[in-house]
Amino acid sequence: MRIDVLSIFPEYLAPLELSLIGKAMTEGVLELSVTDPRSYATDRHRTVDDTPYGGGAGMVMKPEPWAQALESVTAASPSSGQPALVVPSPAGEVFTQEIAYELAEQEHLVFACGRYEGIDERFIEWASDHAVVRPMSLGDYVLNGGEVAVLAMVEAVTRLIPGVIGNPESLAEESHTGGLLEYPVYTKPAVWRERAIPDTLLSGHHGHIARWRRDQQLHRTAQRRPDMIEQLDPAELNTADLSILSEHGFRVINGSLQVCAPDPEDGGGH
Ligand code: JDE
Repeated sequence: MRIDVLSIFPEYLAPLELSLIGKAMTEGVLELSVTDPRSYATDRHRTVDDTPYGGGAGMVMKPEPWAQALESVTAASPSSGQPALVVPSPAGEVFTQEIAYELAEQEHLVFACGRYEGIDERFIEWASDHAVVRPMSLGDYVLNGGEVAVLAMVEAVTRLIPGVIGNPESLAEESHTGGLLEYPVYTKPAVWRERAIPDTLLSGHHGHIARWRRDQQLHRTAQRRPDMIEQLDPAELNTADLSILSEHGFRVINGSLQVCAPDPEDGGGH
């Protein structure tokens, strides 16, 4: 895979050369380079931004240096088709593990890191003729620029490329969590600062351990991510699962899980 990052603060992307990503680069699985659109600014002050038409606070990135930078990386594209152009933005589609898997299949990924209030929209429109444009948000918060979002997305994507992660088993496990959060994990010592690990984990009974972990996943997800519980297919849940969820007020109504007032019969523990 080839990754190009366009940024007026290329030094922000230095951490990409470390650890697993750096290893993938030395092994030749991944080629990564950073291009500064400022090097394509033609005026004496190398201007990359200007005030917004229609007024308002802040500055907007000028389209021409970005178009020149994109042309320079697409000209050297390794892919037969169009590269994917990911533009981090609070106004983008929310980045998920599913999108990470999609991007991991690309031959050529380009990330354009906006700063200030964003990039002139005409650059985004023009780029659509040269790449598959994906405005992408990490979540509902605002960063000063796209660079930190790109660090997160590049790490999420590159660890899925065959030959990048050291331990392929830990990847397979992720897709088997069945739409639930992970269960808590423990290691030695068995008692630490007067806190013992849960008894079940020392029982050696694999069936009990699996059920305990599943219960923990259901409790955590119901408490922290009720939106994920609503997405579960009730047909894939057994009676033990449904009993745990009922403690959190979830019932099956018209074939989907919905929150209702908790059933006092369920005790309301936890
Ligand atoms: C990425 N979640 C949030 C920020 C921006 C007001 C202030 C700033 C390309 O245009 C952008 C990019 C960014 C940086 O990315 C994020 C982000 N995922 O903030 C703005 C818009 N309005 C614009």
